[in-house]
Amino acid sequence: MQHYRVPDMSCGHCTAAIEKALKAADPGMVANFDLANRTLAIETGRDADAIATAIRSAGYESEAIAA
Ligand SMILES: [Cu+2]
Repeated sequence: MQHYRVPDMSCGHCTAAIEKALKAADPGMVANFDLANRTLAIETGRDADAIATAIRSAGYESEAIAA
């Protein structure tokens, strides 16, 4: 499980856009969004760089955080 903070993730539109971009990068990934804390947890085989790139492609900056 990888954890990321996405400071500008503020509503369901944001999470939907991010999830779509992540699924494009890794169709098998499972993402759990925590909107209140602006974090997400991802079960994926892709590395952190690939995940950050996917999140950025949706228009959001992210940083990997410890669980
Ligand atoms: Cu939003």
